[in-house]
Amino acid sequence: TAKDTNQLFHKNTKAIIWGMQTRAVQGMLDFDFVCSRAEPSVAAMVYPFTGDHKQKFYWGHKEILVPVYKSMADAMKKHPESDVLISFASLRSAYDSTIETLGFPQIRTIAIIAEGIPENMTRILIKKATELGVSIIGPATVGGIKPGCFKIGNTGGMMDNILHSKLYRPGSVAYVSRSGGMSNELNNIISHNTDGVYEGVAIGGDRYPGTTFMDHLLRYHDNPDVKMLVLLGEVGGVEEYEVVEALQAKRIVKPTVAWCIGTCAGMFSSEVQFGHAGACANAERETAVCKNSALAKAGASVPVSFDELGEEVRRAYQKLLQEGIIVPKEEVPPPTVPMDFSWARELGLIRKPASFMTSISDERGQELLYAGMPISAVLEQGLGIGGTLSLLWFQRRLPLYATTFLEMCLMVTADHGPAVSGAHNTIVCTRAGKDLVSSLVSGLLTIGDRFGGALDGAARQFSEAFDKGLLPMEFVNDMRKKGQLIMGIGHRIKSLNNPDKRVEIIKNFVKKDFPVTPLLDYALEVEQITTSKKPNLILNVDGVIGVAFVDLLRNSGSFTREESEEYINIGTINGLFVLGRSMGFIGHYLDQKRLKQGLYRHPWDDISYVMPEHYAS
Ligand code: Q5B
Repeated sequence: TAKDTNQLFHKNTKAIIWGMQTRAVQGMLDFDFVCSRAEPSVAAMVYPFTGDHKQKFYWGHKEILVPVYKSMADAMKKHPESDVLISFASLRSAYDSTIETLGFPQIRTIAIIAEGIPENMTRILIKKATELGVSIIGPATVGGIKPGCFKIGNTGGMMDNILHSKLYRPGSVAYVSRSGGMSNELNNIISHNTDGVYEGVAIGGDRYPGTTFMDHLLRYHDNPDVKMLVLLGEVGGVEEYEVVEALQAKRIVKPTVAWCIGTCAGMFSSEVQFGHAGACANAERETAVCKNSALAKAGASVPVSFDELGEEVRRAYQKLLQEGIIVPKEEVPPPTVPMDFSWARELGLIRKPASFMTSISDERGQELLYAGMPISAVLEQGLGIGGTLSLLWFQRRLPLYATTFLEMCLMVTADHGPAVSGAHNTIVCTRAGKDLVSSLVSGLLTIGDRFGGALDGAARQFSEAFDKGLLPMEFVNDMRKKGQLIMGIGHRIKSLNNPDKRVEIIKNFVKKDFPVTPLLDYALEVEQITTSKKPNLILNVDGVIGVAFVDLLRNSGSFTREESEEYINIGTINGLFVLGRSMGFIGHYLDQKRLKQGLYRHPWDDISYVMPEHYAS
C-alpha cells in the first residue's frame, strides 16, 4: 500500500474530490488517460450543497459518470479504495471539512488547495494529521503530480503542457517546491534537461505547510526509482535548513540541485513580502541568498542564478548518465487525448461551419449591439421604436421621416376594436382560460390575405402592375379577368361614405414627407376605379401601408433596388401589422381578464344549423 512504501500515489490511486470542480476533475481524468491508467483516479466527488447525483465526464472518447455525494461519510463508505482527498473547499470551510476528512482512516493524503486559512487553524490540522499519520499537501497549493500515476487537481496545467513536459510517464528526477506556478516551470526545466520528472509536490506558500520540503525529499530519497532531487525554496522561513542538515548528516546523499528564489529581495531598502504568505524574510537567515549559500556549503548543487538552474540540473543528470546510474528508457508515445472542442477552437486548431448565422444583434460582449450599434447609443440618440425597428429589420439607420412612418404604421394598426377576426379569437381564447401567449397567438394566426395580412400582397400586386406599365384600369380589369381580388382594396365597414381615418393619416403623411410617392399615386388611381364600382372598395389600411412602404424602399436612397424587391418578397411589410396589432391583442387579453369574463359560448340563435335533409327520420 501507499503507507507501506512511503509513496503517496501510485498507478491505482483513487481520490475523492471535495467541491464541484468539474474542470479540475476532467483535467485529472485526461491526465489518467494519457498516462494509460487502467481506471480513472477520481472515485467520487463530495458537494454538500446539492443532493446525491452523477456528473458526466470524458474518459478518452467515452463518457463516464462520476458520483457526487452530499455527505462525505457516504462517499467514504461507497468508495473504500480511495485514500486521497483533494479539497477544493473555500478558506472558510476548508478547516471543518479537513477535520471531518481526518475522521476517516482510509484517507492517507489530503491536498488542501485553499489559500488564506488562518495559521492557528492550519497548525491544528497539521497536529491532528501528524498524530494520525496522514500527509497534508498544502494549504495554498496547486498540489502535486506523479507522472504516469496521478495528479492533484489542476497541477501540470493543460494537456499541451503535460505532453510538452512528458508528464505522462515517469522520469528519474523528483522535486519539491513551495509554489504551484513555479512547479510548472520545474516540470519544463526538468523535462528538457533530464529524462523527466518522477514526482513533484508544491507544498504551498503558507508559513505552516502541512508537509515540508524534508517530508517529500526523504520520501523521494528512499525510493530507488528516484535518482536525483531538485529543491526550489524561496525567501522566508527556515525549512531549507532542515535540508542543509540532512545533507550535512548524509541523510541525503542523492545528487541534489537546489535554489531559493527571492534573491532580489536584497535590492529593496525595506523587507519585501512576496506573493506567498510565508515569503518574507524576518531575519538574515531567512533570506534566499543566505539559504542558497548554506545549501551550497552542505553539498547541494546551487546555480549562480535561477536562469542557470536548468544547466545545473542538466550537469547533475549527465553525471548520473555517465556513471550508469540512470539508463534512459525507451520512449513510448502516449495515447491521444481528445481535445475539448472549445479549447481546440481557441487554439485555432479546428474550424467548423456554424450551424447558425445572425446579422442583426450580438449579445456576447459587454454591451448588447443592435446591428452593431450599442444599446446605450440607441437610447442616447433617441432612435425610438422606429429606429430600433430599422436596425433590427434592415440593419441600418433610416431617415427620420422613415422611422416616423414606421411608428405611425404601428400606431394606426395597433387595434381596430373587438369585432375583427384576430381580436375576436384572442378574446375567445382568453375567456377559455388560456394564458397571454396562447391568446395572443390565437389572434395572430388569423392574420392573412383577408384580414390584416394583405400588405405584402398589395405591395407586390401594385408594384408589378406599375412596373409593367399597366394603366390603373388595365390592372383592375386584368385582376378581374384572372378572378383575383386586389390585395389592399376593400373593407367590410369602411367605404367612401365612411372613410377610414387611419388611411387618411398615413396617406397625408406620406404625401407630405416622402421624397416621391409614385406607387401610392398609382394605388389612389386604382381606388378611384374600384370605388366607382362599389363604395367599400377603398384603398384600405393594409393597402396604403403596403404601397407607401414600396415607395420608401425604392426612393429613400437607403436600399438598393435588389434589397427593395427582396424585402417585398420575404414578407417584411405584413410584419408591421403583426407587430402593431400585437399591442391590441395583448390589450384585449388584459381587458378580458380584468373584466373577469367567463367562458365564451356562441349563442344558438346566431348559428344557422343546416343539416342534410335525407338523414331526417
Ligand atoms: N371585391 C377586405 O370584403 C375584404 C375586392 C373586390 C376586387 C378586391 C375584401 C378583400 C382584399 C384583401 C384585403 C385587408 C375581405 C382588409 C383588414 C384590417 C382591418 C379589418 C377590419 C383592421 C372585404 C364584395 C364585392 C365582390 C368582390 C368585390 C371585394 N374585395 N374586388 N378586389 N379586393 N380584400 N384585406 O366586404 O361582383 O359583388 O361578387 O378580400 O385587402 O383586414 O377593420 O375589419 O384594421 O382590423 O366581404 O381593417 O375586400 O366584400 O368579399 O363580399 O366582396 O366586392 O369580388 O364583387 P367584403 P366581398 P361582386 S383590411
